[in-house]
Amino acid sequence: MNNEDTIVSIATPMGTGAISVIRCSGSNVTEIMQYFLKEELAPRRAYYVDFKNKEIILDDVIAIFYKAPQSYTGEDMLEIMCHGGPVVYQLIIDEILMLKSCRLAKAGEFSERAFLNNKISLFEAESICALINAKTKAAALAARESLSGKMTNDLFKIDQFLLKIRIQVEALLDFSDEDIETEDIKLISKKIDNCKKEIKNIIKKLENNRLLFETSKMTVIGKPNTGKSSLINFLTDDDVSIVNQEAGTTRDVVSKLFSLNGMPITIYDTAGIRKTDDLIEKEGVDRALKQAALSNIVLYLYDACNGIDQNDKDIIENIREVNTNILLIANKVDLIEKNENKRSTNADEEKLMISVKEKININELKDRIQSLLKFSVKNSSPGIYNIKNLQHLNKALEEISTVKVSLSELELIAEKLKIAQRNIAMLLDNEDDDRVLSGIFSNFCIGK
Ligand SMILES: Nc1nc2c(ncn2[C@@H]2O[C@H](COP(=O)(O)OP(=O)(O)OP(=O)(O)O)[C@@H](O)[C@H]2O)c(=O)[nH]1
Ligand SMILES: [Mg+2]
Repeated sequence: MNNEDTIVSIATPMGTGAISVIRCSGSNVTEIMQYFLKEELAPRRAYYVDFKNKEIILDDVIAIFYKAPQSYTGEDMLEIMCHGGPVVYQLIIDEILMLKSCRLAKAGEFSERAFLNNKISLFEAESICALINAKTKAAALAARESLSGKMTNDLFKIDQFLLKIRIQVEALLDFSDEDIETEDIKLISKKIDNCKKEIKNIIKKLENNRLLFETSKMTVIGKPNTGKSSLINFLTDDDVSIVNQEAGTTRDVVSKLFSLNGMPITIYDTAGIRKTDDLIEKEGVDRALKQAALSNIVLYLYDACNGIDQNDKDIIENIREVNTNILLIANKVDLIEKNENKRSTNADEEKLMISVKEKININELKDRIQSLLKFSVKNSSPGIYNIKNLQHLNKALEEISTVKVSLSELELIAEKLKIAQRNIAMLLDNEDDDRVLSGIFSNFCIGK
């Protein structure tokens, strides 16, 4: 049990609402209840009571007491639901703070205590963090799934499974070669294969889900009139940018956050690039290149009818100097003859032929964006999607993938299984200081 000071904070968003929830946790919660509510609250029951200080009623509230260890933090906890005005909840918090036996909670401190009191695992804490920070529905559902403990269970099973195989292999080491049945060897080989499959599945899931938690930046660049704004409006399903047949419509960088297959992406529309004396347009072009430098991926759009000319090549060269993750896209394929279309696709496998107008190859475009983003996301994913977790899993996979089950290699197999198991165990390790200190809890909001 963690005997730190008692903490208090608002648990609902600050501002006006129907109700606000104030949370207290720690050993002085009973004292707070007795002083302000003047009632003995039985645990886990909702009470409609007055919150009073020296006979002055500050608000009528619903209060719930959770007795340690059966609470979120594992300590005595009190939740007060008061009227949802900023003055009301601030008044109540100030009164509680006057007792001197209590202080304001830091961001994530309730969850940190829950973790320190073994109410939640590090993995669960990381999932809560991911859930709170989810920006799309798909991200929230993925975080919810890992919070449900499924991922922890799967990992735990793999850990146990590896341990069992290791014990079997080590037991065989005590026998002479003649006493070991080929069946035993076959069985071990089969079990290792199964394990490999399980680890691969988890890696795939984590890799795909990682993108749900990274807000990637994507900039669309190209010569004027190639359909950049049309593409952005289509992808975001919104009229973000003005579309016009006149070249030079977009002059500033316009941005919008949207979800592509559940991945949050901020897309930036930019001014069409051409040689110009117009100062505003020149400024727009400079901004476009700066935006490209800050992005995870650049979509370079050109007109399929005209193909890539020297001018495009020069611009692409300029972009490549600041960002190499470029997807070349020929738009308006609806305007070229079908046979011609086929010819140009074969000519260059790298580029993608689309039509925003006729919705040609849009799914292909989304898939290409998704796979390019996989290589570019940095390590800012919350918690479980942390690159370190993936590295441990990949190391485990690498070890067991290089196992060649044979009688003469038993010692080596045992060693490889040990390393693989150790790496899986690291993900389940609640004492991983690096992960605890990496600021999981400070990413939480106040009151969580
Ligand atoms: N036929 C055809 N026309 C398209 C397609 N995509 C866009 N257009 C048209 O091309 C013109 C230019 O589109 P915009 O989206 O404004 O092009 P832009 O690249 O943003 O242009 P600037 O902002 O001027 O650089 C508009 O008239 C669009 O309707 C397409 O796939 N096929
Ligand atoms: Mg435009």
